[in-house]
Amino acid sequence: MSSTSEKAFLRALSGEVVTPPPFWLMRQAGRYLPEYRQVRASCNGFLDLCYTPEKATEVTLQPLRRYGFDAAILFSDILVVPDALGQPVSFREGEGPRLDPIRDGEGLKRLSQENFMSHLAPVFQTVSNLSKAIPETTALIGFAGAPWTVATYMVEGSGSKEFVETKKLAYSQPNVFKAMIDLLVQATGDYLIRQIDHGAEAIQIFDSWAGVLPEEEFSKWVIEPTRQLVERIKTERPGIPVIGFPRCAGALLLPFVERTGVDAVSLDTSVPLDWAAKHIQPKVTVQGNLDPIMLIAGGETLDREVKRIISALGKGPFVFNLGHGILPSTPPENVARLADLVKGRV
Ligand code: 1CP
Repeated sequence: MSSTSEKAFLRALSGEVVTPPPFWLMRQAGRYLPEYRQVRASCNGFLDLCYTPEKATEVTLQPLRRYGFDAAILFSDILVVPDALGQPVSFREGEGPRLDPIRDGEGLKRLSQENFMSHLAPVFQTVSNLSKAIPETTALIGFAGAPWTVATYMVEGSGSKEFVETKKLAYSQPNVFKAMIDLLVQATGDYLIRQIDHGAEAIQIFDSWAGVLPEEEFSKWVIEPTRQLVERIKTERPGIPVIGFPRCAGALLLPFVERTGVDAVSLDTSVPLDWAAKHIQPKVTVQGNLDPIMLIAGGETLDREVKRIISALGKGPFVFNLGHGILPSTPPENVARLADLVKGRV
């Protein structure tokens, strides 16, 4: 990455103020698009889509064709990492992910890095395909889940609201939990470096459940593993920008930015714009943070909110995005309207 890049998204990540702002949307490929649902219907389950390079490449490109986003994000899922470590993941229709939970040291022994990279070979193939297929001015984002968020699925065995089992393990057997996090830092680092070597030009680390931990535990399980991942990427592949997304971290966003070394931070919907402009943007590029439901609602509220976000954050280094992933019930025409608003065409 350099400030002379042709790619607006990479220029913004390097700290330049780019007008109009570059934009992409978290989960921009997905069920809100009929052409995605068509490809998805031809697959034997969701992970089959992630592990079939031709199909994963196609669904990554679909939203670019419609909306001309400034970045493409590899189509995969954060849970391919436990799947590749020998904790098989399945997705049942309408139920979300299912894993056989790991809740002690014995369970951890079931995991192995032996077949990790070969299991993920199709994902790397998708990154290679995309790097050749995307338009010249579009950047390619690789990603992984942060160790904390991935660990919640590994311990709970599914999505969760309270994270009782994960927190119980972290608080009462910190050594066992640390061994799991350390393994994830190692494996996730290998995975991201390999994505970069296949053509990923920036990395986003999704920590969707960062916001449920108290201060000291946040420091141990969110900040420290992320810091280690960023340090490894900066050392082994210098020049590749890293975006952190510690969702719902609240006031802990500030130590997150100061201590992890990320180049940019993705703001969730709850982060106040003026506070972010004053306290976060002088340190790193900010990305965000339209409420995904505003995009479903559309109309004048959407128009007003998009303008409010751009006027608050557009004077500094900024990438327009949502505050969390796009939802399946989003009308595709509202995304077209959003693209026009961000690019100043309406
Ligand atoms: O049937 C389907 O089509 C499954 C829906 C779906 C999709 C489209 C899932 C299942 N994952 C994805 C793709 C995905 N997931 C991407 C693709 C790239 C993109 O276009 O952005 C990315 C980046 C993710 C990341 C992801 N997966 C996160 C982190 C970001 C976030 O949204 O918080 C998380 C938490 C997951 C887990 C996951 N994957 C899928 C489900 C249903 C879930 C569980 C969510 C939960 O626990 O509530």
